[in-house]
Amino acid sequence: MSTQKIGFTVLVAALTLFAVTALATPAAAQTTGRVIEIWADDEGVSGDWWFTLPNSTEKNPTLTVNASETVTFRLINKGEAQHNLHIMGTGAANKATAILGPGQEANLTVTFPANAGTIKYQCDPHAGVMEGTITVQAAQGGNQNTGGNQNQNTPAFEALLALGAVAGAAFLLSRRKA
Ligand SMILES: [Cu+2]
Repeated sequence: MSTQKIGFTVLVAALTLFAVTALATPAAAQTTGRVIEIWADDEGVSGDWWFTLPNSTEKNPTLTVNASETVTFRLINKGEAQHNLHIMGTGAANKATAILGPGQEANLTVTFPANAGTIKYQCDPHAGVMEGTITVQAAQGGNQNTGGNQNQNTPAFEALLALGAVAGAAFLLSRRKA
């Protein structure tokens, strides 16, 4: 009787601990978001201005994100003029960094809408010249390969695996004591 109670208590405690750990850890990691570094650059204060990805020559590149994805843009001002990054979506997807001087950098975390579409980005001081497009693609695109290596295990599935392992161990432990 008391041995069963001890076994049951161990089981409940272990299940609770692992459920909290398994569910909390992936959720926290998901909110961190992907980091996209983007450079603001120019030919000087009165010259041409543009955005570029690190070590790329393509000016004002089209960026791709997933629907509902949270992305942190890391803007670095590599030029001589003042620049910022303004994501021109609506609601929570309309955000801008401060205007940065040469050599300065800033992070801008944006959660994109659940629907696929396009959103413009620009540098506010150089709007109309220094701007590009963000393609928001459907997160699960049927047979389409969206690129990148992604862990296909959902947090719920990983939690289930952990719970199963703990339940089995606790059961064996309680039987051994009895
Ligand atoms: Cu600019």
